[in-house]
Amino acid sequence: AEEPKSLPDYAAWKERSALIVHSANTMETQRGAIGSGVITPSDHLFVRNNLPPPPASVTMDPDAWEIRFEGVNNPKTMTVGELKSMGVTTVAAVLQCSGNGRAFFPHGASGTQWSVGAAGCVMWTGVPLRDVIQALGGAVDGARYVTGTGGETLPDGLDPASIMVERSIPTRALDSAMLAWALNDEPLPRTHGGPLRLVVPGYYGVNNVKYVKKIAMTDKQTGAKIQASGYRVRDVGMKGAPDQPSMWEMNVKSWVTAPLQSSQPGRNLIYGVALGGAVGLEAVEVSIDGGKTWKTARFLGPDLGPYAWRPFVLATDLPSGSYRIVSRATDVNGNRQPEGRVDNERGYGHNGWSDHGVTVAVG
Ligand code: MSS
Repeated sequence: AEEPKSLPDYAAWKERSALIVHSANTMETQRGAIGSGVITPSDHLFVRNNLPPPPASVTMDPDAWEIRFEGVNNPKTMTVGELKSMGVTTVAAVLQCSGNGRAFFPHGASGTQWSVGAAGCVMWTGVPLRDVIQALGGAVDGARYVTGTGGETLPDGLDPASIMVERSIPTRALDSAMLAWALNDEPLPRTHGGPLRLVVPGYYGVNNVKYVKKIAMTDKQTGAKIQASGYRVRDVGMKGAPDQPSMWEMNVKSWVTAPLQSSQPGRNLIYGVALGGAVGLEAVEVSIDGGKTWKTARFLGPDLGPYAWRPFVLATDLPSGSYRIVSRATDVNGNRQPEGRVDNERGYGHNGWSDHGVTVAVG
């Protein structure tokens, strides 16, 4: 048997038992550790790094961290300390990797084999990016994208564009984008992008650039590989290219979190979490017969807004037997999770309800 992997130093503060450690750069929350709370505790939150993180020293004096703003009428370098005096907002939002659910693609999509746990719902505190852009004289004419650059030190001898974490998102993302310095009411840890992170509620994980050191309003998308060919949805067997859809807004999704393998006959409470993606949720249904019949579940706990997920619960009687339990969410625009998946080379954006179900033995 394989040795259980230990947590890497930069994530040593995490709750090991709540996580599946895929590698030093990839850790997901155990399905059974997702729980029924609205907010994911920081020490349960998944981790995904494309590059090794910057040194621990980056969060020793967080207010001194500098970020450069370009593509605005008055370009400027500012510190986190200065940003903190400009404005503040707190938003509950789902952070989810583009490849969450990749393990369910039968073609064996390459990359981390995430099940359901490359996602969590957390509270972010920071300044709305739109306010900062405004204070710097607004975006230059022709700006169509917000381009954020990560603060990792790049290894020598490689073309920076081939490895740097630099992402472009459309300017409509300014409706929700923020520069965050706190996670769940605590200073943003380096593990999750401290001292400062570009957080884009409603958008897939990769767009939430950690240790952000530059924001530029640009007329074109960055040519960095992670944008130009990475995180592009294309048919199985095809190479990534800039004309394919980029992993920006998330889609509607849900999954069951309990029971997972076995349960007792009689009254059972079926739990799960559901997210609208970039908009709020309308409803979640649960089926105990693999999708033949559905019952509407009840949302559990407060609605923390369109970007948060909603735990749900359905009370139902389960006589002894084997059950295929699945859940299916619908967003406020009427988009409902499909039964199947959209097969794609890298296994992105899987929200099919069938693959996300669980088989439970009762009795
Ligand atoms: N940022 C940076 N700077 N770097 C890296 O690597 N990654 C991505 C984001 N950001 C990165 C960044 C990804 S890809 C993800 S998911 C996220 O992040 C995660 O987060 P956390 O905090 O959890 O770790 Mo996929 O779509």
